[in-house]
Amino acid sequence: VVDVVALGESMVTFLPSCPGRLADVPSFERAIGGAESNVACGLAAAGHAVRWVGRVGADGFGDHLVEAIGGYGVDVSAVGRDAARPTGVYFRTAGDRATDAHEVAYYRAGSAASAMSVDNVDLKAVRSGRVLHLTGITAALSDSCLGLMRELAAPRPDGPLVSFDINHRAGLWRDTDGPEVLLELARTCDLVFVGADEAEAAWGVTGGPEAIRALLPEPRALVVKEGGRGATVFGPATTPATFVPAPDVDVVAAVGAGDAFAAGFLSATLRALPFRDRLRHGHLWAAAALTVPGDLAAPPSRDHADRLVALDTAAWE
Ligand code: KDG
Repeated sequence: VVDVVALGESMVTFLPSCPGRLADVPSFERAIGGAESNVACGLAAAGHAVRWVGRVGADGFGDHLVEAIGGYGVDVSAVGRDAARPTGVYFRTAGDRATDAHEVAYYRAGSAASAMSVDNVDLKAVRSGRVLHLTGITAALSDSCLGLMRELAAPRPDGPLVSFDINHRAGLWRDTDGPEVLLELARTCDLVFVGADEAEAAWGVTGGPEAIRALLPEPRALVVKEGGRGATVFGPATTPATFVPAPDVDVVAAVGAGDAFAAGFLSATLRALPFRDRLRHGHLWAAAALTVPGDLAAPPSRDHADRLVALDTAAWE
């Protein structure tokens, strides 16, 4: 049985060889990116049975993604190849450590993944896990991708638990209705991750986690992330919210940290750990990703993470 299926666009990512403006960086190193496959790779590296579903071009970059993601132990047998469209790629700069301001240049319009639809994606494979992990990025890629997201986010009594990371990428939306669409999708999912900064940018919510929960009361669990401050999970209305502060880390690059957090939280969810420990696992996995330049860091081993999670509350303040 597959634990988690993640669906979304993966891209070959080019990381800069030195800091500076995109205009000045002379060379880049190839890596892999894509929020959903990042989650899949982290979970597979931690021993979960995971499948990634997406579409890539029938090109060398597509081969690389399938091989590299498969190399993490992720099942890539349902990844489609498109002979007519290329694999998406993107370049990024190292940015400023204090503010994480960086430049991103996407070359993904018209990519193989942007043509995903209910007709060319294996929906049976997508629904084959205990959890289906989706993000708002896919909804922004094209009308056909949005149609696919609406199909997958719609409640199904016999379907997997649907996990949705808002991942608001303002630059990707073709129209101005992105925030509304993200809200519509989030409302039908079981577990939702959102950054307080994203909620402010997308929906203008400034009142902290409680105000975000008031906007999104439907999901069975809502996780609100406040960067280095910590994260809060809201469960059933009858139980109080749980807040866990984030450990201090020397950040190398924030890219991929949200995905690692989601993977750690999902891993702990699959193990039926209490909410507090799901957040602690999320933070520990995110800490690993924050301290590497690329998207992906090896998650902490399960034994090690469990020992850290079991430390008393004072160690976590
Ligand atoms: O979450 C990290 C992602 O931002 C990165 O890998 C690229 O999926 C990506 C995106 O669309 O921004």
